[in-house]
Amino acid sequence: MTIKPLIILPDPVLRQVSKPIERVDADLQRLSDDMLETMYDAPGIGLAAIQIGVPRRMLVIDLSKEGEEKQPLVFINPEIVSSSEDRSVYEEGCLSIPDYYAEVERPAKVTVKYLDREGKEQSVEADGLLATCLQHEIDHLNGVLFIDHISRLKREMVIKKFTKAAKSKAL
Ligand code: GNR
Ligand code: NI
Repeated sequence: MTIKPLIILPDPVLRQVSKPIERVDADLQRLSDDMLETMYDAPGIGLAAIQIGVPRRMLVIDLSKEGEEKQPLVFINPEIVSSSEDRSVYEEGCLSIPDYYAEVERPAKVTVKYLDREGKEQSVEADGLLATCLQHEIDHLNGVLFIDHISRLKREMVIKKFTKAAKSKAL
Protein backbone atom coordinates (compact mmCIF):
# COMPACT_ATOMS: atom_id res chain seq x y z
CA MET A 1 0.00 0.00 0.00
CA THR A 2 1.17 3.48 -0.85
CA ILE A 3 0.46 6.95 0.48
CA LYS A 4 -0.19 9.16 -2.57
CA PRO A 5 0.28 12.94 -2.76
CA LEU A 6 -2.97 14.92 -2.42
CA ILE A 7 -4.15 17.30 -5.15
CA ILE A 8 -4.65 20.76 -3.62
CA LEU A 9 -6.80 23.77 -4.61
CA PRO A 10 -6.65 25.49 -7.15
CA ASP A 11 -5.39 22.50 -9.21
CA PRO A 12 -7.87 22.18 -12.13
CA VAL A 13 -7.71 18.38 -11.77
CA LEU A 14 -10.18 18.83 -8.86
CA ARG A 15 -12.73 20.20 -11.37
CA GLN A 16 -12.64 17.11 -13.62
CA VAL A 17 -15.74 14.94 -13.76
CA SER A 18 -14.67 11.39 -12.86
CA LYS A 19 -15.60 8.49 -15.16
CA PRO A 20 -17.54 5.37 -14.12
CA ILE A 21 -15.56 2.25 -13.20
CA GLU A 22 -16.13 -0.56 -15.65
CA ARG A 23 -14.45 -3.47 -13.86
CA VAL A 24 -13.87 -4.20 -10.19
CA ASP A 25 -10.54 -6.04 -10.38
CA ALA A 26 -7.30 -6.41 -8.43
CA ASP A 27 -5.93 -3.09 -9.76
CA LEU A 28 -9.01 -1.27 -8.51
CA GLN A 29 -8.78 -2.97 -5.12
CA ARG A 30 -5.16 -1.84 -4.93
CA LEU A 31 -6.26 1.71 -5.72
CA SER A 32 -8.88 1.56 -2.92
CA ASP A 33 -6.16 0.36 -0.49
CA ASP A 34 -3.91 3.28 -1.52
CA MET A 35 -6.81 5.70 -1.05
CA LEU A 36 -7.52 4.35 2.44
CA GLU A 37 -3.86 4.54 3.43
CA THR A 38 -3.62 8.11 2.09
CA MET A 39 -6.81 9.07 3.97
CA TYR A 40 -5.61 7.54 7.28
CA ASP A 41 -2.23 9.24 6.92
CA ALA A 42 -3.72 12.71 6.29
CA PRO A 43 -5.81 12.10 8.50
CA GLY A 44 -9.30 12.46 7.05
CA ILE A 45 -12.68 10.70 7.20
CA GLY A 46 -13.19 10.43 3.44
CA LEU A 47 -11.31 10.58 0.15
CA ALA A 48 -12.34 10.60 -3.51
CA ALA A 49 -10.01 9.08 -6.15
CA ILE A 50 -9.67 12.45 -7.93
CA GLN A 51 -7.95 13.82 -4.78
CA ILE A 52 -4.99 11.59 -5.65
CA GLY A 53 -5.33 12.47 -9.35
CA VAL A 54 -7.36 9.46 -10.52
CA PRO A 55 -10.53 10.57 -12.36
CA ARG A 56 -12.58 7.46 -11.56
CA ARG A 57 -15.86 7.22 -9.60
CA MET A 58 -14.65 5.69 -6.36
CA LEU A 59 -14.48 7.01 -2.82
CA VAL A 60 -13.52 5.72 0.60
CA ILE A 61 -14.86 6.67 4.02
CA ASP A 62 -13.99 5.67 7.60
CA LEU A 63 -15.91 7.36 10.41
CA SER A 64 -14.41 5.26 13.25
CA LYS A 65 -12.88 7.26 16.10
CA GLU A 66 -9.24 7.21 17.12
CA GLY A 67 -8.47 4.12 19.18
CA GLU A 68 -11.54 2.29 17.84
CA GLU A 69 -11.42 -0.53 15.32
CA LYS A 70 -11.15 0.80 11.75
CA GLN A 71 -14.30 0.70 9.60
CA PRO A 72 -13.09 1.21 6.03
CA LEU A 73 -15.91 1.68 3.50
CA VAL A 74 -15.37 1.61 -0.29
CA PHE A 75 -18.01 3.04 -2.65
CA ILE A 76 -17.67 2.37 -6.39
CA ASN A 77 -19.90 4.25 -8.91
CA PRO A 78 -22.01 5.71 -6.04
CA GLU A 79 -25.31 7.37 -6.95
CA ILE A 80 -27.66 9.34 -4.73
CA VAL A 81 -31.07 7.81 -5.46
CA SER A 82 -33.02 9.91 -2.94
CA SER A 83 -32.44 12.88 -0.63
CA SER A 84 -34.54 14.05 2.33
CA GLU A 85 -36.35 17.38 2.37
CA ASP A 86 -34.93 18.15 5.80
CA ARG A 87 -31.45 19.65 5.88
CA SER A 88 -28.59 19.59 8.31
CA VAL A 89 -25.59 21.83 8.75
CA TYR A 90 -22.06 20.52 9.38
CA GLU A 91 -18.74 22.27 9.62
CA GLU A 92 -16.88 20.76 6.66
CA GLY A 93 -13.24 20.61 5.73
CA CYS A 94 -11.45 19.05 2.75
CA LEU A 95 -8.03 17.44 2.42
CA SER A 96 -7.68 19.33 -0.88
CA ILE A 97 -8.31 22.68 0.91
CA PRO A 98 -6.14 22.24 4.04
CA ASP A 99 -6.97 24.17 7.22
CA TYR A 100 -10.12 25.82 5.89
CA TYR A 101 -13.49 25.01 7.46
CA ALA A 102 -17.00 26.31 6.81
CA GLU A 103 -20.59 25.35 7.58
CA VAL A 104 -22.44 23.68 4.72
CA GLU A 105 -26.15 22.85 4.55
CA ARG A 106 -27.13 19.64 2.78
CA PRO A 107 -29.97 17.09 2.81
CA ALA A 108 -29.91 15.39 6.24
CA LYS A 109 -30.51 11.89 4.79
CA VAL A 110 -29.56 10.30 1.48
CA THR A 111 -29.96 6.85 -0.02
CA VAL A 112 -26.90 5.85 -2.03
CA LYS A 113 -26.60 2.94 -4.46
CA TYR A 114 -23.06 1.69 -5.17
CA LEU A 115 -20.80 -1.29 -5.78
CA ASP A 116 -18.71 -2.53 -2.87
CA ARG A 117 -15.03 -3.60 -2.99
CA GLU A 118 -16.10 -7.00 -4.31
CA GLY A 119 -18.18 -5.41 -7.10
CA LYS A 120 -21.47 -6.37 -5.42
CA GLU A 121 -24.45 -3.98 -5.68
CA GLN A 122 -25.29 -2.34 -2.36
CA SER A 123 -27.47 0.43 -1.06
CA VAL A 124 -27.23 2.46 2.16
CA GLU A 125 -29.63 4.86 3.86
CA ALA A 126 -27.30 7.36 5.48
CA ASP A 127 -27.90 10.14 7.97
CA GLY A 128 -25.70 12.22 10.25
CA LEU A 129 -22.02 12.53 9.41
CA LEU A 130 -22.14 9.61 6.91
CA ALA A 131 -24.81 11.43 4.86
CA THR A 132 -22.74 14.62 4.82
CA CYS A 133 -19.51 12.81 4.00
CA LEU A 134 -21.08 10.78 1.16
CA GLN A 135 -22.46 13.98 -0.39
CA HIS A 136 -19.09 15.76 0.00
CA GLU A 137 -17.27 12.84 -1.68
CA ILE A 138 -19.84 12.35 -4.47
CA ASP A 139 -19.51 16.10 -5.17
CA HIS A 140 -15.76 15.47 -5.77
CA LEU A 141 -16.64 12.87 -8.42
CA ASN A 142 -18.55 15.64 -10.22
CA GLY A 143 -15.78 18.24 -9.86
CA VAL A 144 -17.65 20.04 -7.07
CA LEU A 145 -15.97 21.25 -3.85
CA PHE A 146 -17.60 22.16 -0.52
CA ILE A 147 -16.62 25.80 -1.07
CA ASP A 148 -19.09 25.78 -4.00
CA HIS A 149 -21.84 25.59 -1.34
CA ILE A 150 -20.74 28.70 0.61
CA SER A 151 -21.07 32.39 -0.26
CA ARG A 152 -19.34 33.63 -3.38
CA LEU A 153 -17.35 36.16 -1.35
CA LYS A 154 -15.97 33.49 1.01
CA ARG A 155 -15.27 31.12 -1.88
CA GLU A 156 -13.35 33.74 -3.84
CA MET A 157 -11.30 34.62 -0.74
CA VAL A 158 -10.31 30.98 -0.22
CA ILE A 159 -9.42 30.44 -3.88
CA LYS A 160 -7.33 33.64 -3.91
CA LYS A 161 -5.44 32.57 -0.79
CA PHE A 162 -4.67 29.08 -2.18
CA THR A 163 -3.73 30.50 -5.59
CA LYS A 164 -1.19 32.83 -3.95
CA ALA A 165 0.19 29.98 -1.82
CA ALA A 166 0.58 27.75 -4.90
CA LYS A 167 2.40 30.51 -6.79
CA SER A 168 4.84 31.10 -3.95
CA LYS A 169 5.63 27.35 -3.88
CA ALA A 170 6.05 26.98 -7.67
CA LEU A 171 9.64 27.22 -8.92
O1 GNR B 1 -11.65 14.65 6.43
C1 GNR B 1 -12.69 15.21 6.05
N1 GNR B 1 -13.56 15.69 6.97
C2 GNR B 1 -14.83 16.14 6.66
C3 GNR B 1 -15.54 16.83 7.64
C4 GNR B 1 -16.82 17.27 7.40
C5 GNR B 1 -17.40 17.02 6.18
C6 GNR B 1 -16.71 16.36 5.17
C7 GNR B 1 -15.43 15.90 5.42
S1 GNR B 1 -14.59 15.02 4.19
C8 GNR B 1 -12.93 15.40 4.60
C9 GNR B 1 -11.96 14.62 3.74
C10 GNR B 1 -12.11 15.05 2.30
O2 GNR B 1 -11.68 16.07 1.84
N2 GNR B 1 -12.80 14.26 1.51
O3 GNR B 1 -13.01 14.61 0.24
NI1 NI C 1 -12.95 16.78 0.19
